[in-house]
Amino acid sequence: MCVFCKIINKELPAKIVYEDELVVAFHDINPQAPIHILIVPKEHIPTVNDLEEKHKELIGHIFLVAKKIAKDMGFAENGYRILINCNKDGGQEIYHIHYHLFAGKPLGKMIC
Ligand code: D5M
Repeated sequence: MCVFCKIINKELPAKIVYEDELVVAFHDINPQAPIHILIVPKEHIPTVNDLEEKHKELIGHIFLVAKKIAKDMGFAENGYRILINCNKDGGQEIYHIHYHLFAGKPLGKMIC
């Protein structure tokens, strides 16, 4: 079982900030910004390449969850960044799709 499935199943601890029937969101163990949350679907979808038509609603839901977390944690107005890595060249390390939510300082422009 992957690390994020273990967190979803409560077999591994995590600092959970939000949970519902479709997703769980928790603090990244290795934060790259003052606030770094991961939003993870409970369904084990390895990468963006594995998304299908049936996931459309889930994907939209994740963005609404990101918006809610931003509002509830008080950084919606200042702003934030949502990022997804896909596969090796995209820098993906955990092969269970997850949305990074960064905030807490001016993040600057993306550098590729
Ligand atoms: O990002 C994978 C991210 O997952 C990376 O920022 C570290 C984080 N991570 C790994 N293990 C854990 C646990 N156990 N708790 C919280 N965060 C974790 P990627 O996009 O795959 O490079």
